[in-house]
Amino acid sequence: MNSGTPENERTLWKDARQMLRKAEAENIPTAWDRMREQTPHCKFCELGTTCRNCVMGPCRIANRKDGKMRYGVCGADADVIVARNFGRFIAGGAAGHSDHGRDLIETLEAVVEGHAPGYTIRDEAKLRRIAGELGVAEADTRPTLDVARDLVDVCYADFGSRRTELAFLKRAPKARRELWERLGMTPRGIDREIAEMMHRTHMGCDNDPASLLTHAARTALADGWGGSMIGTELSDILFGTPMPRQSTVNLGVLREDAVNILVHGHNPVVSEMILAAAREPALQQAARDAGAAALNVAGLCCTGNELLMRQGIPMAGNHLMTELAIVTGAADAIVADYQCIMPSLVRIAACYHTRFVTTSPKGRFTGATHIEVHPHNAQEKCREIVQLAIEAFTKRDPARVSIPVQPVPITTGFSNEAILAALGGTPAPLLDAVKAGQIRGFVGIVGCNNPKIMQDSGNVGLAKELIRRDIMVLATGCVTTAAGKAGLLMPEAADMAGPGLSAVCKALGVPPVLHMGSCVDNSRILQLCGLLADELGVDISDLPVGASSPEWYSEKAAAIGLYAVASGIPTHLGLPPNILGSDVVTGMAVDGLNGLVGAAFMVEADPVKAADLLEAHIVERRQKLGLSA
Ligand code: BF8
Ligand code: SF4
Repeated sequence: MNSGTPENERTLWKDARQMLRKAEAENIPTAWDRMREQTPHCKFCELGTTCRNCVMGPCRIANRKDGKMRYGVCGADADVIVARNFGRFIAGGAAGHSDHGRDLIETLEAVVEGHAPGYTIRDEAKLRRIAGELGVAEADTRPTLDVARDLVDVCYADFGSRRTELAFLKRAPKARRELWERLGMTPRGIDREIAEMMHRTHMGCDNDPASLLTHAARTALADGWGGSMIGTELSDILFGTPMPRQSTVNLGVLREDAVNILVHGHNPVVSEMILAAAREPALQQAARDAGAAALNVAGLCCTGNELLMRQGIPMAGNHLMTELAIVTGAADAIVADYQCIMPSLVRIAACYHTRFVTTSPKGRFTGATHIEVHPHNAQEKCREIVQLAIEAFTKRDPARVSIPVQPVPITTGFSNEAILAALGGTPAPLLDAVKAGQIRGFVGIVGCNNPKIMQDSGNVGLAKELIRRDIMVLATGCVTTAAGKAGLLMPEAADMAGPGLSAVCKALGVPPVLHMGSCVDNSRILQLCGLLADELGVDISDLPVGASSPEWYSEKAAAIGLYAVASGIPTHLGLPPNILGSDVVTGMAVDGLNGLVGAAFMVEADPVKAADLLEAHIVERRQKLGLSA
């Protein structure tokens, strides 16, 4: 626990430390300060043994020696309460990703109907390929918009109750699908699994921890192979499939001489249109007229990753950098959609000239300027927002501006299409490197920052440790910014990798840590696992792969972890979920799931020890495949 410690123990980064000092000097509290106020946290909540699911409670389970407080008023014990809470936590995460995916369907639908000026289908080939994959008739030959209309219908149907399994589930190996079927884990409709999770956890329904966890896994799978996958694939269709490109990262991407517009949140439907507006000559002229050299759109968190992957815009920071980006005094506007946007940003923006603009009816913040963006009005509204940013620039106080450090170069854009193209259209060369032991395995490092952990120490520490051991890292979400700042997203980082991985990276000209996108883009990693498993004729639980979220904080990250495990990928977490109040649930999470789905969770705070754990799984799986350790 690092809360309350000096700023150099709060974060790995110079840009963050400088801004933490500035925040302190300007009397602006940050997440680290609030963490100190909140510590120690409520023990019952930490253990997961509080229940607020009805008003006979709230109840808390103490398991006292005198036998008192072992049950809630209804009779639920700690195991049931912990499992129910965890199930609802997963439902929250699955809902976030999947509702984001739904917004992409609605946008594609608006394009089909001609109600989305400024949006278009940028990757028609992918539209036809995905439509064909999901069973749309004559996807290769019919008019584009007809194919898109049918694809919209297929995707909407995945949210309902009529399906017995999700359309993209065919991307999972047959053995895995059969296992899910046997376990009652096959995700049917996305909304259905989420609603059923809420139903089961109502008082008096599912009171069996194993059954609750099975449904939690089903709900998470509906996210990974459903809502998130739809989000990724439709974003590629609408905005282009990412291909490798260069960009830069850290707070140094903000410019003293430019109007800085920071896009924050997750949905590229908004951020893409902000970028399009900022590229319009009339608005660029307006910026020059206001005394700025340019309009500079930079990213925060996952919508930043979306724009970075497809458009190469610079990345200002990840989760714990969002407050500090405003503290630079150079952020003219923060344009937010939804998820992971700290409510504190409104207060911090109010300390400066920064306009904090919300755009989604699902993400309203008291005190923010709300300009609602929908596909039908996005072009006009995003122009308005850029105009607001230009006006804010004229009110900037140069005396309060402090842009620390120089930006660091990065490579991004590793979609599966890009990876396969680099390999000559087939995963075979990658598997040859795996068989030869040059690449011993792959670990997806995903997720967040959490002020309980020194910012990015886990993310960077684990990535460095794994590549040193010839294990390639696939990064998404806030980890990508961490990896980028550490220089790990450049081909030159091959020198930090072990000899085998280094040789492969140098031959292909790629970094040992591949930036694969935002958090919904973990679906790309699932798809890649499916492809590799099919190529080898095995299940995902046989592959030398792992996943990790060293600094996770969110319900979404928990859903990602659970769908990874349920897909057969051993998953490391840097800190535990709030389940330790139940031996049954904890036992299932770290062990019991192995017997069911062939993978389980590991919890370890130390990145080197975490690398040991992940490596041990990779070695075991390599040996089972008859490969050298
Ligand atoms: O979805 S990595 S802090 S921004 S939850 Fe949030 Fe975590 Fe960042 Fe993106 Ni993902
Ligand atoms: Fe208490 Fe049971 Fe109600 Fe939960 S559902 S608050 S344990 S009575």
